[in-house]
Amino acid sequence: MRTTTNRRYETLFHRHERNPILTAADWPYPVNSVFNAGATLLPDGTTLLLCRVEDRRGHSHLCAARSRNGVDGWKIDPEPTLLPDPERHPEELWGIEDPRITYVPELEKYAVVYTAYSRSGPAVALALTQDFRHFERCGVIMPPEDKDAALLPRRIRDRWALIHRPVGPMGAHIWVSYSPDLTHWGEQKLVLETRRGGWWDSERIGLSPPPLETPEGWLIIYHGVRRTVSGAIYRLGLALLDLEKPEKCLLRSDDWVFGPEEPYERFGDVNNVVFPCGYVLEPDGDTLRLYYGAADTCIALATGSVRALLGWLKRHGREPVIPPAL
Ligand code: BMA
Repeated sequence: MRTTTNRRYETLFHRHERNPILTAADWPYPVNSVFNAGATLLPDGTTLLLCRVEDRRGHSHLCAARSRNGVDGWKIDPEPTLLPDPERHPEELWGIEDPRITYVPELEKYAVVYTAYSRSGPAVALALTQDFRHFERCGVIMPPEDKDAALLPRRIRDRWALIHRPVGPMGAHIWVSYSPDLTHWGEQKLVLETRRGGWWDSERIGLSPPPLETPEGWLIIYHGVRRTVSGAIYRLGLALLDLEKPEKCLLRSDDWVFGPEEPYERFGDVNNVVFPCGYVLEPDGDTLRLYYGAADTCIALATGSVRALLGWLKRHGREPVIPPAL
């Protein structure tokens, strides 16, 4: 079949030829779908994906998959790695979803921030781990409706910072909150708003993988949703946030940089979705391996260069016109 994609736009993310790299068919136990995986590079160079796995009730849990090269040869935990625990954590009644992993040097632990699907809607929950086998649950850190959250790896002005996406009557925008101890959260500030009307990110926006610290700012890849008569389309845009004041957006792209094009992104349980929750930065400090859920059905990989993303954002991005104000 001929492609309908116009190739004159600059390609910033290159799909891996073996996509999709992980599907339900690879799983060692019965599952409906695997998608929206958090990612990290372990000290021995292993790529770890913490995958969202949905069962045939429609509830999700998390399962770790490890690979030497981050592409194939995945060793998948034979049983769920982190199951919802609704008896002790009622907020996990309908499952746990979309983990974002941040290694926190000060704690010598990984922070896993995930969506707890509670009776009142999605909430942001936190768990800490050193080995992805034992987890310390810290419970809900942002009440419903809130999701698409990740912790920054270091304190900013002595406070931990969490990027997240609360939903209010005026829309679904990206915010930052601060905490002295990872338990008490406050000092909320608006970071990035949806655009209106025909924009690709007019319906909802949310952080995708955790922010990446660069000398020029926190590089964020965010998803934007546009509603159409045949459903929503999930695409990705770029923004750069001030290093010491992440509520200040320095640059935001007008165009999306990645969207559903291939059949495994266009068709699945939810059509037209690309949804990364994690990346791995190669030891060269530049090559980004972006892992994304495709059509809420499988996991795919695309690679990009941090230098190229920043260069493109400087050429095509601008400071948001209307300063976010409460
Ligand atoms: C979002 C999240 C994602 C999902 C996407 C598309 O709201 O819940 O988990 O991939 O919708 O269904």
